[in-house]
Amino acid sequence: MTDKQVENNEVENEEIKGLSRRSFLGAGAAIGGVGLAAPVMTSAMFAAQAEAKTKEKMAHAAAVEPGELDEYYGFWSGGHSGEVRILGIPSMRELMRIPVFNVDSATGWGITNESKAILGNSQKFMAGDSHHPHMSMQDGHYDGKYVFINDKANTRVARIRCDVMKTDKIIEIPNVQAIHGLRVQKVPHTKYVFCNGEYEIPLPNDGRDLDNVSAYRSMFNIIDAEKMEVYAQVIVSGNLDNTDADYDGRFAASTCYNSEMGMNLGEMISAERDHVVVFDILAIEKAVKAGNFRTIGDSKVPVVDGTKENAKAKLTRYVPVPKSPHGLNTSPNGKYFVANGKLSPTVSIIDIKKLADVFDKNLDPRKAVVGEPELGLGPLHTAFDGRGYAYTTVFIDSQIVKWNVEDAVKAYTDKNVKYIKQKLDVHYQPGHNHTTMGETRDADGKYLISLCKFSKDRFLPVGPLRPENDQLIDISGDEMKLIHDGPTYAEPHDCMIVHRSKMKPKKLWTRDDPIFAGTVAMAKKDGVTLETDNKIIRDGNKVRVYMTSVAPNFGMTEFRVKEGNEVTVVVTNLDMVEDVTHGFCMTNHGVQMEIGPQATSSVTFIADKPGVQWYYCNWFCHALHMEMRGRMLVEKA
Ligand code: RUQ
Ligand code: CUA
Repeated sequence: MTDKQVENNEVENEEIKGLSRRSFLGAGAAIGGVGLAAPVMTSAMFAAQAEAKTKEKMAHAAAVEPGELDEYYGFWSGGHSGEVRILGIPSMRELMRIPVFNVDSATGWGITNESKAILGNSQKFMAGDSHHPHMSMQDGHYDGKYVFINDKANTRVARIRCDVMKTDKIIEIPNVQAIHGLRVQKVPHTKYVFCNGEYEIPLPNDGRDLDNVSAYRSMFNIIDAEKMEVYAQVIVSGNLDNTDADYDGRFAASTCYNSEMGMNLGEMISAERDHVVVFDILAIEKAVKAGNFRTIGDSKVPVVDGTKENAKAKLTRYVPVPKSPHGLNTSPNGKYFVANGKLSPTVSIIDIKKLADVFDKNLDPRKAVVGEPELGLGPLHTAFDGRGYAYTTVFIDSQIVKWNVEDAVKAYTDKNVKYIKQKLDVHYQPGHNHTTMGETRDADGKYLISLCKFSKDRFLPVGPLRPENDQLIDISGDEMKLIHDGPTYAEPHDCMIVHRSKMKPKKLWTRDDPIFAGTVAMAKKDGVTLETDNKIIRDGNKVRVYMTSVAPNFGMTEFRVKEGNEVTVVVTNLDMVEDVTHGFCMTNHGVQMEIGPQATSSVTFIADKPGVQWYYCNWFCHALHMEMRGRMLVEKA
């Protein structure tokens, strides 16, 4: 450092200290309640800015230099934007967006024929609400193959292929409403994806039992991960919120916040205790194989009865826990399920070994609870570092609480044992949190992400709608250290962080990729070789235009159709150079798409405007990218 820099830093530090001192009394207001709005910059806000400045300096310790690669891939849900985002960790740089339940103009997701084939019947939905992205595993380790994610808004589950980072399957789940919690089977491998139908509905929900609330049901769903079909559904008592699986391949567990089956807020939170439902996956498989199921309405999915009343079937057990529990997380050593209390300041530690006794030896389910540490107001989710510590978000206190799991178990019987290590302020109102590799056996305890629902004074104001704040916390040492503020758009509910050694994404498409196999088959029928031909096929009112692209040229710079023709444009990108993506946009037709190197993409539209219609490449590909265009000549009908 030069003398001048030292001097400046000292002045700056003095300023920060001064501001902090002056605004000490006001600071509580800015950090405190959700509802406190500040129309002008208060001294407290300046203080928070100054504090942010200090943190920014600390962030440089974890910054990734330009040109350097991150150590981890983070998969972020995009909440009600409907997408999934990939972030580099620890830089928090956004690397990619993967459209899933949304329509995306850059890639043409929801517009191209390939994406519509994947969206199937649900392409009519222009919206989605993605919450929980989780990666497939082998024996409790990430396998880098798939990421699964739920759509709460339209009761769907999607799969993303991690070799190309594109959605390759989307299914609608029958007989349930609003898929919420979603996790994968960890052991022996991700044969199944587990997800919860949150809202209770009549079965079937066809207009019967509208007022007969006692007939409403929620169901737990078991999806075959490879086929992407619902394997079975389990009727439960109460509703379902979040879920996770064990490391033995036998149990999954889900929280229930509305055991009351209330239909309004007051009713839903009246009971002091709700429960965690434990599912014996092996017993459920057995019941399905034995034919002990029914089907509902038009759906062919086997439905088994896991309600409290059917305890003798031993498909489920209900562990009473206080009050309206939310997150459900398995410790990476496979010993515990942790249910987060939400309306109770506690989390409930459930011993997974004892659950076997609950099923096999009729042990009282409540006896499986071996700890109930009190952490703070509004515990929502817990993450683990692989060194015996847990990190719980407490929403109302706006903190992350670091606590020792075994000490919390001891404290259940010995009140003198202290289990809380540290409470760290986060900004503000955290929901999910996640540690690096934390939901696998490989939890490595390097970083923790706190997904804060409010950002308030942490960033320049951008109008009434504010970004969320995804904060990066270094947990490698004894103390948690906040090292980065990451503004994000609505709303990363959840994320997961995978070491880069697990990932092998492709750099080019392979010509036999199943995502465009349907288009390849259509070309074959038309006698077209996609890699060489630039051809027009006229089929009554339908016109199929096949062309190649090599920067900076489309293989066809002009084609002629009649007004009212249904036109399908198929573009095959012959470029073999990494990162040379082309686009196809037909001006004034709402048509736009991406064609990655070695990929084929297609789009269908009506040529409803006579005249000259220019099409162009909209992914910058070459110095002559502006010139990469052509004309559709539409003759008047
Ligand atoms: S939930 S803030 Cu949709 Cu995962 Cu807990
Ligand atoms: Cu091709 Cu721009």
